[in-house]
Amino acid sequence: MAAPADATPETSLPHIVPAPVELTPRPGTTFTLDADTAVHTHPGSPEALEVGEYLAGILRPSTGYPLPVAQGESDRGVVLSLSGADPVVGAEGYRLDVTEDAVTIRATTAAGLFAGVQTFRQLLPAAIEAADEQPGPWTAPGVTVLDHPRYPHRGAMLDVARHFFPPAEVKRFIDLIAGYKINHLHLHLTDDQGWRLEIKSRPELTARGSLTQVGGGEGGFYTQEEYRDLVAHAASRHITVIPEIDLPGHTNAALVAYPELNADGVAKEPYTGIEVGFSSVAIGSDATYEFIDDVLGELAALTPGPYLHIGGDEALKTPEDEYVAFIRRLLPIVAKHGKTALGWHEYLKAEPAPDVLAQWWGTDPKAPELVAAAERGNKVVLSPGNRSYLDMKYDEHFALGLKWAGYVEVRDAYDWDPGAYVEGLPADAVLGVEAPLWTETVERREHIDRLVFPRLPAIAELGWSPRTTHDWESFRGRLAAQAPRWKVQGVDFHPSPQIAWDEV
Ligand code: IFG
Repeated sequence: MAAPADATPETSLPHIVPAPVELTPRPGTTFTLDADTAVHTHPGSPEALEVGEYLAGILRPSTGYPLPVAQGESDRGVVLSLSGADPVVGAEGYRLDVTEDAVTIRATTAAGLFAGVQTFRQLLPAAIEAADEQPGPWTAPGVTVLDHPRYPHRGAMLDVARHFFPPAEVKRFIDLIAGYKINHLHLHLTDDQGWRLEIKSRPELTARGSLTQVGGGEGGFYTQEEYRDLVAHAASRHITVIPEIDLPGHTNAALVAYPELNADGVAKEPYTGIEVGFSSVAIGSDATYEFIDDVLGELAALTPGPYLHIGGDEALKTPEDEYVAFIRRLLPIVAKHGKTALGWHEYLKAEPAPDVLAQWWGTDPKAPELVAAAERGNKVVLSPGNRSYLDMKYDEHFALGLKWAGYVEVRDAYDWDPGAYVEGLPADAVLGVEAPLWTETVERREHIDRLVFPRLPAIAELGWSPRTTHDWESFRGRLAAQAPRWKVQGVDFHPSPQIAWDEV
């Protein structure tokens, strides 16, 4: 794509989010997808073939082209190869070359090919995202891209407890975050208002604990088959699911289901409000840990990923010594089931072993307990409430969301450095970032879209792109170019006044 004579450098570059490590235009070069284009995937690799089929699944509906996918080498068409990539790309990076004759993505893993496909998508016209046939031409500007992520943990969280979202909605969420190279989906499965996952040894959790949600609606839950299917769908997008069973607080739904989990042995009433911190399982009762063992045992068997998130937040009714004792009895159960614990940062009070992870949701860059944990060897995932919480209002006029962490506009979500945000936290203690969407005020797809877009791409860029590419003016220009794609995809994004949406 030859840069127009009067264009300043950045306007002639393709608008990719997250920003790649290196992108070099090939002026005067254009690749055109046509009815004869085929997709060639690395011979002998079923995983590469799956990425090829995924890509064809995006391109076929909008172009109307057959786009056959077959294993084999080629110097024409779309080529997904697991050889020839510069080792610098690592486990998730890729090299992308677009020439007149071929679009070639080289990686060392299928995850890297998948990441390269997300970049290739953004080189094609927005109409490529359509579910029905559109007029072409289907051109991509000639480029060479060398790319790999800054952090291995790039997450988004969906709270399906406050408001329940059926599997199809979660799959759509997965598909959208995959477009921005997010590679972890944290599912907040349990809270005061609902228990959302079938546990066969504890049937009352869903029989009694899933019947409602915030506002009194009918709630719902995932059968184990549905959960396995969600995990498989995420895996096909190279996303690892991190399921959360929040303990000891945020447990009213479990307390409704099993009287013995209550300190007084009396089952609680269902709760449909949005207060927090009022519930706790009985800390000292053996029945509690037998319950946890049953739940985490089944959850671990359903979860191929390495992590179980055990929550730990806002146990406001639990004295600190009891809370620490609880965490210290809980963590061995996670390990017994072969998983690594992840928890909200409060559980660091128990000074857990260095292999467990903490998810920090503070708002003050002064977090001595986090720094102390890092010094003990714990790695952290950063989710600062005033930067990454997607349920925060954009501004005082925004109808949806909460505001306990303050207003979070796009620039607030973008303009911070995970590697230097928490004072005194060593950069190498940061495993990555995660953007939580809590759903107290989120009832349906449009609500998800308006809170998640356009701020999730900001967090995704912080997780993927090198610090050297960090630039608000560049980002806001590239973000504006996402809007035509969201419109085609039916994403009801919030048109933040901070972005020049019409200057695309
Ligand atoms: N804090 C609670 C969430 C949710 C959130 C809403 C954490 C770890 C406020 N805990 O964030 O359950 O209510 O913004």
